[in-house]
Amino acid sequence: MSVVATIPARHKNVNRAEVCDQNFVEFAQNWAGTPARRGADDAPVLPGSVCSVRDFVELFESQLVSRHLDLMARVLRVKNKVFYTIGSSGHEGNAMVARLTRHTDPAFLHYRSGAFMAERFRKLPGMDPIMDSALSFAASKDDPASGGRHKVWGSKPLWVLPQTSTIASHLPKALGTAIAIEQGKRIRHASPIPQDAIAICSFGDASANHATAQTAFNTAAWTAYQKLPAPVLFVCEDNGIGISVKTPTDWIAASFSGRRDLDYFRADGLDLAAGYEGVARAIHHCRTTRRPTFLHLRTTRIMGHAGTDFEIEWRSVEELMTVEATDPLLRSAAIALEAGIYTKEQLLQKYDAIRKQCFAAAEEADRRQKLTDLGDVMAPLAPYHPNQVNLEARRADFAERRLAVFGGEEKLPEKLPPRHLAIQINNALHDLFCKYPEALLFGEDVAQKGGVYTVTKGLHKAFKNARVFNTLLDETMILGLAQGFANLGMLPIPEIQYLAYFHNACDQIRGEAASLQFFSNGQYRNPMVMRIASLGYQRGFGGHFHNDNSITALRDIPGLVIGCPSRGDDAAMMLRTLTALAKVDGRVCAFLEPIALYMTKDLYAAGDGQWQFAYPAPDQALTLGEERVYAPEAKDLVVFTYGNGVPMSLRAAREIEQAQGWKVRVVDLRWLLPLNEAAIARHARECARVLVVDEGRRSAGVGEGIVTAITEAGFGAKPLKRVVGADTYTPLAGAALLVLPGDADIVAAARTLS
Ligand SMILES: Cc1ncc(C[n+]2csc(CCOP(=O)(O)OP(=O)(O)O)c2C)c(N)n1
Ligand SMILES: [Mg+2]
Repeated sequence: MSVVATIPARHKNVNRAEVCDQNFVEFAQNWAGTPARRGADDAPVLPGSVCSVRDFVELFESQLVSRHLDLMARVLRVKNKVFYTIGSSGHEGNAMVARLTRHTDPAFLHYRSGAFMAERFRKLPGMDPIMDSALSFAASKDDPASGGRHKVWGSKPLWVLPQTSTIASHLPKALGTAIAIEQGKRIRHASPIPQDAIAICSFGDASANHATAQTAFNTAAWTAYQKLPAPVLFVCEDNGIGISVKTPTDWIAASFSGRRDLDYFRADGLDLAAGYEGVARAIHHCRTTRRPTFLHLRTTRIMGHAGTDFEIEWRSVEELMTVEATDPLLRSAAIALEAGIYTKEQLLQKYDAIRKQCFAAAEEADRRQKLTDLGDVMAPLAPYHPNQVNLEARRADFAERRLAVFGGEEKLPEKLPPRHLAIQINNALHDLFCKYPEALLFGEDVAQKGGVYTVTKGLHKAFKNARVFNTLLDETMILGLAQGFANLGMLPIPEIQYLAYFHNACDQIRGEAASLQFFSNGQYRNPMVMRIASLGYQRGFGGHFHNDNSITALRDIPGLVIGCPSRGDDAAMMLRTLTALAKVDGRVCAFLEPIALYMTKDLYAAGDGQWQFAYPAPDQALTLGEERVYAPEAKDLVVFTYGNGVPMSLRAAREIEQAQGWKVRVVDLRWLLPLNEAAIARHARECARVLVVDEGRRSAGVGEGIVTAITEAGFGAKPLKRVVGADTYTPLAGAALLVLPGDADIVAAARTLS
C-alpha cells in the first residue's frame, strides 16, 4: 500500500483553503494537553517569553482576522464577489512587526500583510480592518485604500503607503523615506512624523534577490558605511519559496547575516511566543541606532501562491501536508490552549465568530458601489488646478533671498544680457531654491562639479550639502530617494545624467511614483521634478547612450507631465510651472533638457547670438500646454516641433520661404505630455500645410501624437509630412546625423507638400 493511500481523503482535497480551515478546527478539537492557569495580562504568555498575555491575545486575534479574510476571499472569488486571492496565510507572524512599531512609522508592505494591517489598525481608535479589507477585496469604490483601483494594503491615517504588484520596487522608496526622516532634520523641514520614526519595508525571500531590492540593501549599507543614518527596517518574510521556485536552503541567512552595515536579526514568525523577542530587538535596534536593519522573519506559505495556484498539481500531498503542519495559526492555537487563554470551545467560538464577521463584511462590501465611470477611475491620476498652479508658478515673494544668493540687485539674472539654455536653467534652479526651502537637488556629480554639463554649478556652494548632494551611481536609487523625500513633504529635484539612464530606472517612475496618487485614491502623493539631460545632436560625440531620443518610454506613463524646452527663457518659466504643478497638484514631472542646446548661442550664423534669451523675472511662468509660436501670422505652412527641432525648423523656415515663397509658422510645443491637442488642431486649421519635425523615432516619438491630434480634429486631409528620427540606435561620430532629422530634411519635406 502506498503512503498516499494512507492519507485521509480530506487531505487530498484540491482546495487547500478547506484543508487548512479543517486542520485548525480539528487541531482545536483534538487538543489533549493540560492548560496552565491563565496569567495576568502583563505576565509572559508562556514561561520565558517576552510576549505578554495581552500582546498574545491581540496578536492572535489579528492573525485570525487575516486568516479568515483569506478564506473568505477564496470562497467569494468563485462567486465573483472578490477579485484578489493572494493571501497572507503562513505569514501572520508579521503582526508582531506591526505591534512593536508605531502607526507613524511609514510602512511599505509585502502583499502578505493582512495580519500586519489588522494589528496596525489597533493603533488608532474607531478603525475596522475587516470592513476596510473587505471593501478592498471587492474592488468597491468605498475601499479606503485605493477607492477600488487595486487590492492594496494601504491607509492614510496609518501611514501605510499602498504598493503595486511589482515585487521589490518599493524597497528604494522605503529606504528613501528612511533617509528623508533624517534629511528633514538637516534642512529643518516640518516633518509630518516624529523625528525618531523608522521606515518599515517587507518583502519575500525570492524578491530579496531582485536588482531593485539589492540596490536598496546596497545603498542602505553605503549610507551606514559613511556613518550616515538610514533608519530602515527591512523585513524579509522567508517562506522558502517564490511561486514555485524554492529558495536554496538558508540562502537568506547566508546572503544577509554577514553583510557589512546591514544589521541582521532573525525571528521565528511561526511562533508568537518565541518570535516576539527577535522582532522587538530588531525594531529597537533600528529605532535607536538609526542603522539599516534586516529582520529575517521565518514564515511559511499556506494555501498556495494565490487562489489560482493549485499546488496539488505540482507538489506532492506529503509535501503539502508537511508545509501545512507548520501553519503558525496551529501554533498560536496551541499557545492559547496551553496558556489557558481559551478553552477549546472558546477558541472555536472565536474562530467562527471572526469567520462570520469576515463573510458579513464581504457581503456588505459586495453591495457597495463599484467604479462605474471612467472619470471616477481617472480622477486621482492627474489632478490639475490651473488657477492655483498659475498663481503658484508666478509667486515671487522671495526677493530678499534671491538678492543674497545672486549677490545684489545688479547681479539679478533678469538684469543681465541674454544667455544660453544651461545658464538660464542654472539661474532658474537658484531661484527655485530660494523660493522653496524644502527643495533638494541630487544625482550623479551634481554637487561640487555642478553636473556633467555644469548646469547645477554654484548650487552646492550657495545651498550647501544638506540640499544639494551627490548620490551613489544608481538611477533606481536616485528616483527611490526622490519618492522618499516627497513622501515626507519635501520637493525633490533629482537629476538623471542622460535619458538612456532614465530607461535604466524607468520602473521607479512608471510603476511607482506616477502611480501613487492613482492607487491611493489621491491620499498620498510624491511630487517631484525630475531633470534629465536628453536627446541627440551632440555633434557625433558619445554614441547612442549620450544621444538617446527615446521619449515614448516617458510619454506612455499615465499622469506624468513632460516639458522639453528649446531655449533658456522658456526653460526658466517651465521649471516654475513644473514645480508649481508638483506643489499644488502633487504631480510627477519630467523635464527633458536638450543637451545639444545647453551651450547653443547662435541660430542662423556663427556669432549671431540669436539663440540666447533674456532671463524672465521670477513672476513669469507658462501655463501647462502653452506653446510658443514663431510667425503666428504665417498660414502657408505650419511646422510642429520641440527641442532641437525648434532652431532647425526656424532655419529651415527661412529657406522654405525663399524656395517656395511660403510664409512658415513654427510651433514649439514645449509640453510633450499631455500634448495640447486643441492648440495643435487650431494651428493645423489655420495653415494650408503641415510638417511635423520630431527628433524622436519614426515608430515611437511625439509625432504620432501630433498627427493623430490633427487627424482626429478633421484636418488629416491637408498636405502633411513627418520629418522624424529613424528607428535605430544612434551611431557615433558623423553617422549620427544620418539617423536624426536635419535642416535639409525639413526643407526637402516641405518641397513635397507643394
Ligand atoms: C518584478 C516582478 N517580477 C515578477 C513578478 C511575479 N511574481 C509575483 S510574486 C512572485 C514571487 C515572489 O516570491 P517571494 O518574494 O518569495 O514572496 P512570497 O510570494 O513567497 O511571499 C513573482 C515571481 C512580480 N510581481 N514582479
Ligand atoms: Mg517566498
